[in-house]
Amino acid sequence: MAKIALITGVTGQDGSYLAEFLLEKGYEVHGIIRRSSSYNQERLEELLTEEEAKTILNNSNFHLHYGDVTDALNITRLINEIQPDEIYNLAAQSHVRVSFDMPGYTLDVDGKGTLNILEAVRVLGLTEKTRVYQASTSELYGKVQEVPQKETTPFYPRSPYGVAKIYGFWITKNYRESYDMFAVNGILFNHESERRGETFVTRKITLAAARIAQGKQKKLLLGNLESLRDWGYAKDYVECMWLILQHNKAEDFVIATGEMHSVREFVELALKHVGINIEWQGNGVDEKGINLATGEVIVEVDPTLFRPAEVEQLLGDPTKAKTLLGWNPTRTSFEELVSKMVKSDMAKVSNEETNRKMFDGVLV
Ligand code: NDP
Ligand code: GDR
Repeated sequence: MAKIALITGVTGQDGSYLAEFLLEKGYEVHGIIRRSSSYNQERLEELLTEEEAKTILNNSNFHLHYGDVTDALNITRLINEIQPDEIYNLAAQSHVRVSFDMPGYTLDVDGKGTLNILEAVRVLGLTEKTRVYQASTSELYGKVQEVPQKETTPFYPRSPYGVAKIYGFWITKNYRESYDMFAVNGILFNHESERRGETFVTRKITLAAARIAQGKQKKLLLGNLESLRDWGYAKDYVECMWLILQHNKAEDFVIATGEMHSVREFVELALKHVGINIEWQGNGVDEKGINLATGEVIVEVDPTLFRPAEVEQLLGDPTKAKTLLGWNPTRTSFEELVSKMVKSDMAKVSNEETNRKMFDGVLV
């Protein structure tokens, strides 16, 4: 019989890749979607060929249910009806900058939402049947205590998002230890893709590069250019979520590439891919990126985009995942990742209308 998986956050970047991955493995996949006044299933279709779209949205093994992880009754009812073998809890208010504006909401979704799932599994008597994957994050490390960061590195979160996710991490571990549940954390470092949300820095940059190259945007406004991140490819990372749940022991794993780059490097490389070379002038909050061919300012630092507390650098050590899960962290290199994202945005932008107001503005 086919295994049954339930994915929260199925409309997000990772949820859409994971749904595809599990359907290809023959799973019956259930996803929770939020009611929205506008259509929110693009990622379950976008970038797929017509043929592929048939296999996902029209796949008879794929089922969508309305729900919200903050609604414990709804989550309990759904888990009872679906009786999943595996739950992937990917639902989150996942934007670190936004979590400073909405700390309470972020806690409700990212912290209490995790508890609602674990508690539902427990009260429904599914602790032996259902394995739970919790989407933990490198943001737990925050103000770095050790480089590179591994499973034993102490946490020091630097945002309401990180603090809420720490609750998710520990309550998952606590349910594992208290009730002998297979409940595990994947501590994933940043991972990006053509489907990355447009307000995360990598996608903001690749969209801007495409629009600037096609004359549809004048300037890219950014915050901290010096942040260092360990950026992987989302499609490679969803396989780890699955591998972590298939492992013979319930354990937590760091998933990362082991390579670190700055936001500045990402900008330079993305622009290079569209044929633009820049030079930097000024520094700190006055810094500007000048198009060497035209002399125009095309990148500008905007102080309002800095965070109240920043995570300066993240570098993961995926040795445990490599050794115990046989996972290869370097499948998609940094250069390939940037190239894939720019290529995809060049195609998307060519169908866009010009002069949409938000382009030079305040995407967080
Ligand atoms: P996205 O922001 O792309 O997706 C988040 C998903 O959660 C969306 O489907 C969203 O629905 C859903 N969601 C938000 N709030 C609720 C709620 N209250 N109830 C139900 N669903 C909700 O995130 P990613 O795909 O990038 O990340 C997936 C998970 O992994 C998140 O938990 C994130 O915090 C974590 N993570 C991500 C990393 C990354 O680099 N991408 C790294 C480490 C951890 P909607 O579409 O309606 O908004
Ligand atoms: P992050 O991702 O905070 O690491 O969280 P994000 O892409 O938002 O920021 C990365 C770094 O870039 C700096 N930065 C900017 N960020 C944004 N969004 N917009 C800007 O204009 C900008 N300019 C500079 C940031 O200050 C930061 O240092 C992501 C999310 O997916 C989380 O859900 C996940 O847990 C972590 O990755 C691992």
